[in-house]
Amino acid sequence: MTNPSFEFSRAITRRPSSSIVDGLRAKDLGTPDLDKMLTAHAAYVATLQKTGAEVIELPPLDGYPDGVFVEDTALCLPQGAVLMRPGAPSRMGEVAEMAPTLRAAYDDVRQIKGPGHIEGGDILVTGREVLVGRSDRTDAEGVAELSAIMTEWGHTLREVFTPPGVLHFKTDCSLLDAETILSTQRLDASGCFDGYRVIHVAEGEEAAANSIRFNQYVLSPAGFPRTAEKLRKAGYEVVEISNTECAKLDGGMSCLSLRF
Ligand code: CIR
Repeated sequence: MTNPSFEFSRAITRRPSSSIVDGLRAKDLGTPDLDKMLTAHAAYVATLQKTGAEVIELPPLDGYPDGVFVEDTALCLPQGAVLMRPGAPSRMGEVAEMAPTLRAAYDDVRQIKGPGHIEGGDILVTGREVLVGRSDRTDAEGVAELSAIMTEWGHTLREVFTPPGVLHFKTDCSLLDAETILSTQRLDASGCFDGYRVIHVAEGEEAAANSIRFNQYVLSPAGFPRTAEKLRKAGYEVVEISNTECAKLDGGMSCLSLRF
């Protein structure tokens, strides 16, 4: 049994660098605008802070264009933190940049040593288990190494499916509360959430699936009004944050923080 999974007292973020223009992306959707990204990032941080949580804001990393997407560097759990081993070679060095902050916050910090790879975007911690989707960034060896640590910490890890062409497992889903998942239809169709309550994003609003529940709020990317309305009707307090610039780099709400 994992802990509440959406109640957090701290978060770690990293300010975007002007090097974001060189960030990884599957498709060219235009050059991200740093000023716009900084404004949206500030709104994101302010929303986390409004819940009473402490936000540790790390400085930009010019040498790592994707460094703003801190979620991929680690997994944070009540028992400790696990430093990941990104499947994207250009992102490997981000882990060492994150390590000192996690070592200061946790007594127990483990590290995925390889040769496998795993990124935080492929891991969803629910109220009862740790779900991991294999992807182009996360392979069987990476999952096996994490699984051994999870067993030691008393968690159940279950490997699930990531739809083809989707960057990370969590590109298509989020936790809304210990028992409720927000998912795209295509991911839910795999059966990976059987036994959970599942809310589907509205058709055509698949990008809204990468939201985060952080204490009383669900932070959702702006521009997906039918999904926001569905969530509000289901009783969630939704805060919409502009994601236009991060979306150009395949990033969303979850990628921008580590939460613990
Ligand atoms: C990448 O391709 O690695 C970045 N441009 C986007 C990472 C998004 N992270 C996430 O979904 N957890």
